[in-house]
Amino acid sequence: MLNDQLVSYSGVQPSGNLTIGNYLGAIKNFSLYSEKYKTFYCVVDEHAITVRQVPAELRRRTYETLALYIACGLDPEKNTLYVQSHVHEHAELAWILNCFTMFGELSRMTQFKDKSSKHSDNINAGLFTYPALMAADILLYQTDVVPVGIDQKQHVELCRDIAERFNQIHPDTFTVPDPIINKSGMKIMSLADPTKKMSKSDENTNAVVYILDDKDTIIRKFKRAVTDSDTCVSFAEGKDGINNLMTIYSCFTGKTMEEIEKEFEGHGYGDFKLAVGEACAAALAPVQQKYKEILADKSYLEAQMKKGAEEASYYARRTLGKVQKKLGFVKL
Ligand code: AQP
Repeated sequence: MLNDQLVSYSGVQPSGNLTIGNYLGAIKNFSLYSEKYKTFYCVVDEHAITVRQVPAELRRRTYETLALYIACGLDPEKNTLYVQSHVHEHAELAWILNCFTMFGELSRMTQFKDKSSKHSDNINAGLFTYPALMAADILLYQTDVVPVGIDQKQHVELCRDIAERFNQIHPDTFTVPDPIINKSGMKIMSLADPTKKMSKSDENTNAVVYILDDKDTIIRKFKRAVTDSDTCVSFAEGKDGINNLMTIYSCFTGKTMEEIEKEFEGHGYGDFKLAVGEACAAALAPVQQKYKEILADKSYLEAQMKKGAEEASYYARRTLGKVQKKLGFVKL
């Protein structure tokens, strides 16, 4: 809590073009908290460099991610929108929290295992200690809730453990946050391999639907989505591809699985895939339109970055100062 107000915090890495997984699993839900909570939504560029980035692309995608936040309904007047590297307290608190995070805990993180097998030539210490930086992001703002996709739940749970450990030694330092996972713990899967999460860094661009894909591309990608040899649109074990498409359709239309099964009774997979593509394209069209307008105005985006960094720094400084005092650091 900050000044008696509940706090919501989350972030997205500018590590690639954002996907409908990022949209449905995270960003779309961020604005739900703007009224009741004090909200901080960050473009987490420091997390992105745990994997090698091309500097010019990272810079461009940082602007793009902020523009997408706004296009997805996050009003900069009601939400603090900022870039992680503009608030140096994140990196400072991360170092401190590293000293309260156990090697064994970090070794159990599934994202570390996945990413280190994907980037076996660059298993750097940052990739390993990523959850301590994520804990710093969250704890700096005395966060109550963290809206994330289910793939990030393990990291938020570790953040809770770190906060509790710190509080046990130095009482009343951090609010212990709760993860908020979107409805039914939904996770959007790759269209090429529906047992794998849809990820913005997937090299197979046909496996991923990007928020900014045009209608024809979206429909083409859904048409090629891997399904199974059955013909009936039903949500069932072993039908990973169809289950994923039904989840996506449900998210974009608000229909339940039963309603979808009924709607496509007697239809083949082809009709269903086309309907998923059309629903997705229709839902993304207004976001894309707004995004284009915002991105065209670089000075507006820079002004928002500056305003967001100033707001975030104020609170970050307060928490970091409290932590440093509790640890016994000398204040000049
Ligand atoms: N496929 C997904 N389904 C549901 N939610 C998802 N999220 C990501 N992919 C899915 C949620 O999006 C938020 C931001 O994610 P991130 O950028 O911090 O990193 P990530 O989880 O590692 O996402 P990616 O797309 O897989 O990025 P790369 O490829 O760079 O590793 C989080 O709340 C996440 O849960």
